[in-house]
Amino acid sequence: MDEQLTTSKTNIWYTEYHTNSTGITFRVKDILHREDTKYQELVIMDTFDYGKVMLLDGLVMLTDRDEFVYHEMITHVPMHTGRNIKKVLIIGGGDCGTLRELQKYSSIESIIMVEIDGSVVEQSRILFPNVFAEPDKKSKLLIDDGIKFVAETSEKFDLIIIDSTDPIGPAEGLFSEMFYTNCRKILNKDGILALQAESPYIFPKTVENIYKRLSSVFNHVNPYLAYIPTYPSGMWQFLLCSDSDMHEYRQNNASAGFMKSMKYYNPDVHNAAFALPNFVKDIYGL
Ligand code: AG3
Repeated sequence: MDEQLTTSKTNIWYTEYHTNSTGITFRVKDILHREDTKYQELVIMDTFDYGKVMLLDGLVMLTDRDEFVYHEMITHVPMHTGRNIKKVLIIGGGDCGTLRELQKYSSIESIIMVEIDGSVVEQSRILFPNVFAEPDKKSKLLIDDGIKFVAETSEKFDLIIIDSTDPIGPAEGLFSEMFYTNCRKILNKDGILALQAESPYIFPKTVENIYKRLSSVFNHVNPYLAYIPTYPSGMWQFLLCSDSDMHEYRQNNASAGFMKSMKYYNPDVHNAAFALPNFVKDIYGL
């Protein structure tokens, strides 16, 4: 945490409410950006303990300090399942943290990212230089509606990552059975859909619904967890969906060169992430 005991006498605090009566509170140094984009309210603030924090419609999307957990876990888990992943699609992910992680793999031949809100990309480029990655020559960034893209594209992918906000507001359609069905249609054989699926602790009903919808579309839906201090409850669900089973860690030669530089992900964490507490298993009927 920030050891600096500020001399500022002004106490500005921001709270994201997770329920009517709990939430997370940050002491704010400064508001760096506020904008009503075409789709949502975007706020980027500087905080004492977590550095810069991005809020979309008041919800914490990422902080400088703990974004690595989310971006490493949504990317490197599917990349270590023994599949030959050459073509990747990212839906959402406007801060480009997922793109940053994927671009580390020389084995990936092409990445398409479809983010609906150009303002999120623009401001991340300016205010989150450590998260943001400029698309490299094999990557293409489209400012467009991911739902429409998935329904209309004639391309096929080995991995689709849904890096979305909560299922309220502009991301709602990214949690529908129709969208998941369309994702499955554009996956190659043995392709993987990986997504963030909210908190089993705070939103058990939401998580259950997402799991059920995906289970009616894919033969295998494997839940895994990561610990993200600034998201509701800190316990965060991810899902790995495919028509053939995959969850154990499989070595990927393409990551050997950067494996040691990761801050959260490693082979033990990969396998451990699939171990679910009983109350989480109960949500899924496992
Ligand atoms: N996407 C998941 C954020 C969900 C947080 N929910 C909340 N704070 N209520 C993060 C995008 C990072 N690329």
